[in-house]
Amino acid sequence: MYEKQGDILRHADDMAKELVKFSERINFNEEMFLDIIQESIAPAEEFFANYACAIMEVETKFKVLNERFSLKYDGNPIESIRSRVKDYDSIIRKVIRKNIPRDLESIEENIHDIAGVRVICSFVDDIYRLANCLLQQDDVTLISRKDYIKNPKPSGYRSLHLIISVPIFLENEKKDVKVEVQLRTIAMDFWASLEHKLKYKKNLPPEKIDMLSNELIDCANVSASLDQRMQNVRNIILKGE
Ligand code: 0O2
Repeated sequence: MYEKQGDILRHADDMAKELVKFSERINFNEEMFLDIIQESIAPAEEFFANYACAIMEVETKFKVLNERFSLKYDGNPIESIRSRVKDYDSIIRKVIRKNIPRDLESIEENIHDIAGVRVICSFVDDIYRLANCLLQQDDVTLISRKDYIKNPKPSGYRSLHLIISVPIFLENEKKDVKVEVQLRTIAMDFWASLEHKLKYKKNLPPEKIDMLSNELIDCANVSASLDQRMQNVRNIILKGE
């Protein structure tokens, strides 16, 4: 059993060496060898390509909503959209942490954030409007919803998280693919990227980490109150029209 990431890499390395020895023994030519390699990586390539397609679908949905909202509410609700397919290393780390069986089917079933779309808005109200409109679409299935705006994490983290499933249309089949959507304001995003830096800062003394964590909780509260005040100003401006 290969319990750690290092073991998996050693296992892959051992397998590659065995494969080379085997190909030498039965006198494979280079072409045949490349065919075998191609055949074994094809399922993984397809796996990642499906998530990239699902991201395109979800991004398009948000771009369309952004256009429609701009007609109705004076201005575009979305400041930016950032998307990513989770990299291989992060998937492996999660597989080990959550003790998920190491095959593509189980990974697809149990890891819900392989495709991630982050939608950044100026105002909190727009986050909920966009989320509701997205979830009303009949090809979008909601798998789970976590509202870290109404219920912030102890760290101070705020965002609305949706795990959805959307169909992608391939050559001969339709496939439902999961996507994690994170909706947040510019201020929440600014905060999250700073806090993320602290999480990965391993060389700070513990008392400094504690001090900065408390400072960040305070910043998160100040920033949430600023979001709320700006929302109030905007509401008054809109009502006055
Ligand atoms: P990355 O690189 O952003 O993808 P799980 O996803 O299973 O580990 P859970 O409870 O299902 O855990 O997910 P959760 O906590 O609802 O959301 C996980 C993602 O939200 C994280 O992804 C971050 O993007 C973001 N997030 C959650 N909490 C925090 C936080 O306290 N600070 C910051 N900066 N971001 C947070 P990943 O996989 O950690 O990383």
